[in-house]
Amino acid sequence: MKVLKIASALGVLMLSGTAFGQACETTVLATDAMKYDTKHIAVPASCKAFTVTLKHTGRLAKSVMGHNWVLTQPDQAHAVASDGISAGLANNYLVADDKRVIAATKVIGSGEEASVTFDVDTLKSDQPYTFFCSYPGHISMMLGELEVVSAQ
Ligand SMILES: [Cu+2]
Repeated sequence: MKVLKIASALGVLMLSGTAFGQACETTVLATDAMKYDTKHIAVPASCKAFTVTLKHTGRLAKSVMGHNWVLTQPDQAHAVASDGISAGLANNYLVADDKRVIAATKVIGSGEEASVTFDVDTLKSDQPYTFFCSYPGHISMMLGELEVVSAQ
């Protein structure tokens, strides 16, 4: 009886260890200095879906220092951002149903947060993707890489 209890306790430990090893989400902070707190996001290939939560840690409103988090192919990021300018804040500075956008949060301001979840198996693991803010002018400073990585 005692042996059985120990065995099942070990089993629970091993299961939770596996779960803890795969963080299928991350939080990105964005500031009044027009910056994200990271330039690189690693997505475990074992995740089915991955969630990015963007938090605006600054004091400025979204009308003057709004931020979002947009994911595209590297060579499409700047075009998506510049095409999005005319879409305006009401459309989160993105053209409606832009097929080049893999994932995007809405534009947020001071103290707000927004999340987006996307499928991992539709992403390729042999190339980086680009994430950026599509608020006008922000892509010059708010730009980073997202990669799907296999567990070691
Ligand atoms: Cu921004």
